[in-house]
Amino acid sequence: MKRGMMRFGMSLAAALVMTCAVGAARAAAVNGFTETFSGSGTANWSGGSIHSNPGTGGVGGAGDGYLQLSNAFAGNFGTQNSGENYTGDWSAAGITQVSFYLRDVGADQPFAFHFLLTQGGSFGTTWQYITSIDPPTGQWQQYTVDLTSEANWTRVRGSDSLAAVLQSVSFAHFRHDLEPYFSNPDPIAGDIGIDSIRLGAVPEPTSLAACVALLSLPALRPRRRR
Ligand SMILES: [Ca+2]
Ligand SMILES: [Ca+2]
Repeated sequence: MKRGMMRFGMSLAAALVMTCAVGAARAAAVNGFTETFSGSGTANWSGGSIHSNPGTGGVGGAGDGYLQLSNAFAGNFGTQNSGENYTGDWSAAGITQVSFYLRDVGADQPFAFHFLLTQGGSFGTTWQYITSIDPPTGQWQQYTVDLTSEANWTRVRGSDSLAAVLQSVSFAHFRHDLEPYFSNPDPIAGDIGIDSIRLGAVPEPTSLAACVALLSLPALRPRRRR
């Protein structure tokens, strides 16, 4: 091998190693990430409730999975995720809202379901979205959480601002919690489904419709070769 080629090969390898290293360090929440629970995995969501994925019956219908949480007996009811898809600097990523679908699966229970974010370890500052959700029984309903106003949230642990937590998220959670809100949730027995968790704004139906309309224009259709 010529010396020039060899040098080029070595610098290319070094560049690849550097790119991979930077890529690994940057693994964090990204605007637009959507967890659809395809297959039968639970995508790193964990907690005291029994976690399962039936592999069907999700927002996408037959063949689309979802995350199911179940408590056979009254106890803390919830799930959390500290995986790379949910952690890091949500502010820098431009994530201003979170949306998800919920469904009360099986028998109906009086849920007061909330979304929460934590900074630091298990005892770090935690903010809970005030809106309490009792999802419909047997059908999926989409909900949106606004991250831009602290007034929509209540701090259940710690002393940092919501803005500070959004700069270094360590956990995203869902849990059942009745008023008054503080660090400990309330017990309940039952089961619930979670699906299509999206970080970032939900695409507006109007813009989606506009895209479909644009793609249907003859000039923008891929030309067939003759
Ligand atoms: Ca799904
Ligand atoms: Ca249920």
